[in-house]
Amino acid sequence: MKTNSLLLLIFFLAACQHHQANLIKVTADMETDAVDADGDAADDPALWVHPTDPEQSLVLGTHKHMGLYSYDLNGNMKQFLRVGRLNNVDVRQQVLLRDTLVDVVAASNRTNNAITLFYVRPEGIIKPWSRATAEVSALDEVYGFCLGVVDQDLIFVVTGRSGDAEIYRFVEDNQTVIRTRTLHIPSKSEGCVVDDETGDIYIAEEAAGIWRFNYQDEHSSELIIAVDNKHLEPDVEGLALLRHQGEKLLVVSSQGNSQFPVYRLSDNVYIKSVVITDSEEHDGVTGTDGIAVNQSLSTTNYPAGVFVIQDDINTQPDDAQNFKLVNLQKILDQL
Ligand SMILES: [Ca+2]
Ligand SMILES: [Ca+2]
Ligand SMILES: [Ca+2]
Repeated sequence: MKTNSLLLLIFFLAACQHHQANLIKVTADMETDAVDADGDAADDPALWVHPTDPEQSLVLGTHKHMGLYSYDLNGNMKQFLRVGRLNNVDVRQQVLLRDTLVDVVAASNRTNNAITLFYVRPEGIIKPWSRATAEVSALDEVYGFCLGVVDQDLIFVVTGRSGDAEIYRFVEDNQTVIRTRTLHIPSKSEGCVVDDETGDIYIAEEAAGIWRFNYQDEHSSELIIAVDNKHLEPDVEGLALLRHQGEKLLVVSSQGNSQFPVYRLSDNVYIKSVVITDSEEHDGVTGTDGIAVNQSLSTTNYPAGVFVIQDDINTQPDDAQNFKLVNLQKILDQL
């Protein structure tokens, strides 16, 4: 008995050590102003990179009851667009549409159950794209959202609060957004990301894990990473792509353990998990929701890009929810 207990203890300690070794602990370098609402309101971030002065780039963040914020890289609110219950937002810059390069911002809007489009002017002002109209979703309730540019098509992926997802495509002639395909997902799905190079579409089914579909391949449908209640604990939320040392990685928002497990996409193998801990200046991230990774940005504080994260509870000082910014270099150094 004694030997067994000792062995168990050794196994337990070894398991703890192994688990610790897989954690990349970082602190937030900046946080945005708090959103204007009590309770759960901040939801999903994205990043827009200024064409000539990267220091003037913007963090975009949805206020899921009211609209869209933009913030400067110091976290100061710049703009609020009161356009309805925007849930998730995404950006694609310099998209060739109607012979013009456009910086496109789009979001899922639960007020009209459709996609809402914007464009960003070169100086960083976001304007509603009022001429563009999107077909109303056939889903019970639109929820998550992501953009892609695949084979010169501007595509939109909308996920459903009751499961399933839809792919839409921008039609240049009449500036409409039309549905081209419905994807089957058994239950509530939100986070998603498109790999523009491959046309792969990754979607998080909150209770189950991560699905991969492909824009060109109608038969593609595979659950590639399942919830394991170790690295990945429900709800599975935001997704983001990350390139590192020639590998394409997927960063996942694992709400159940407030961690961000990172997977290698060539074989869907788990690598490490990021956690954002408290520092003297900024509180850490818990109850994690939407995320964004941008590696095009290069500034003094963010030389290799930025990781932006929704934070469920904003302390230091106690305030409404906000978004945290982390210098991506600190994560890459430990991967
Ligand atoms: Ca959310
Ligand atoms: Ca926090
Ligand atoms: Ca804070």
